[in-house]
Amino acid sequence: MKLRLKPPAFSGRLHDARTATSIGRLLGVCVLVCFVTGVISHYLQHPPGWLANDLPSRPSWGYRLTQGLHVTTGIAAIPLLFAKLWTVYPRLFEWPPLRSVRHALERLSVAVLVAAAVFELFAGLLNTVQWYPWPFSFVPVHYAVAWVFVGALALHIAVKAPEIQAHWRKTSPGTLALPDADGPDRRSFLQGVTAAVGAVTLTTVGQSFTPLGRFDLLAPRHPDHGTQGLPVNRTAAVAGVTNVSVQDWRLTVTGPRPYELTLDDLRAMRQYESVLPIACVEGWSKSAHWRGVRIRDLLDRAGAPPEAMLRVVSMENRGSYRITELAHTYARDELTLLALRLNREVLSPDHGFPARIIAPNRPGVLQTKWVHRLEVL
Ligand SMILES: Nc1nc2c(c(=O)[nH]1)N[C@H]1C(S)=C(S)[C@@H](COP(=O)(O)O)O[C@H]1N2
Ligand SMILES: [Mo]
Repeated sequence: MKLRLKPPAFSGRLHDARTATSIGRLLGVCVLVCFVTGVISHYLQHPPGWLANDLPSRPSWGYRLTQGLHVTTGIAAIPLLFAKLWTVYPRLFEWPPLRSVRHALERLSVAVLVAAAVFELFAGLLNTVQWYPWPFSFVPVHYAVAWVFVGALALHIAVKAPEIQAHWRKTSPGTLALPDADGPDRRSFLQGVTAAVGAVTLTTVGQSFTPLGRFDLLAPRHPDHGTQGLPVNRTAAVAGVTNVSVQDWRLTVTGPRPYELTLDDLRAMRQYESVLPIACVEGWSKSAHWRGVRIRDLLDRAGAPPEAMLRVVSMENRGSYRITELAHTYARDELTLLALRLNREVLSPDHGFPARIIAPNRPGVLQTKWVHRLEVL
């Protein structure tokens, strides 16, 4: 008996090029915004040497906006990706599967595109809930695969350009407009997808866009949770810096004129106030009221040159964010504080007691808590 493989038959408008174009361009916009904001985030967190001391410290809300957009568009892209894959999956059953070398390469590039897209969106989503079920470190891999993703996407758009162009508008100019050419099935599908995108966006965007905070049902962090009106990522207990003794604690500042200060010395210095957000790379952000000593006053006292970078060291013994570096642009910004108070209270242990860094336009991971040492570089 001869086995005959018959590819399934697909008909209707939901699997045609017009639907693929409609979903594809929404997905394309999300991916583009997500990519650009991701590259910005990468450069602010891991700047190449030539940029390291010149990162912009303004606008003060810059990173909050770009990282909020990064996570929001990444989440919105997930239902769009599902819809796009569903629209085009009949092509998996194309017969014959490979017609020519060119056709084989094109299919291979689509396979790379789909794999990279699925990886980026889902690994990113898992990162927002701090779940890392893989053996590699998230940031460098997420960054590298992002380039594979946009590269494969650019190739895909180039290959499909004629089709995209032909289906960009409802009726291409020159063709006769058929009444109701798009029919109800496509319209309902697109409306359903739009509703799904709207729903996931509305129930998560409140984690960074606080006016919509009350709709934030699905995001892993809620801006109103946590002590002193601010969420906490790594508690003092997890970081192992509980029971800080105020008697023993000293701030050590190294530089041309090194010195040490007690907490009372710091409190006796001129205090300044800044309203600045913590904007976590995982997407949540919240503005807060900070009070403390200006970093630039501490630098001047140490005789630091104006262009000097500053290394900030936490009391935490382990952890990747124990040591960070502040470009002179941040260190000299009048908003950058060694904060002692948060929202009109003394910093709680979880928020970095006795002292933490708060600087404008800076990823949350670099707003070092439990600071005890500043090194002028
Ligand atoms: N020493 C130290 N500082 C740290 C961290 C850390 O792990 N260790 N986490 C950072 C991260 S990821 C963020 S988002 C902010 C969160 O600040 P909060 O927990 O005080 O709200 O602190 C940052 N400061
Ligand atoms: Mo963070």
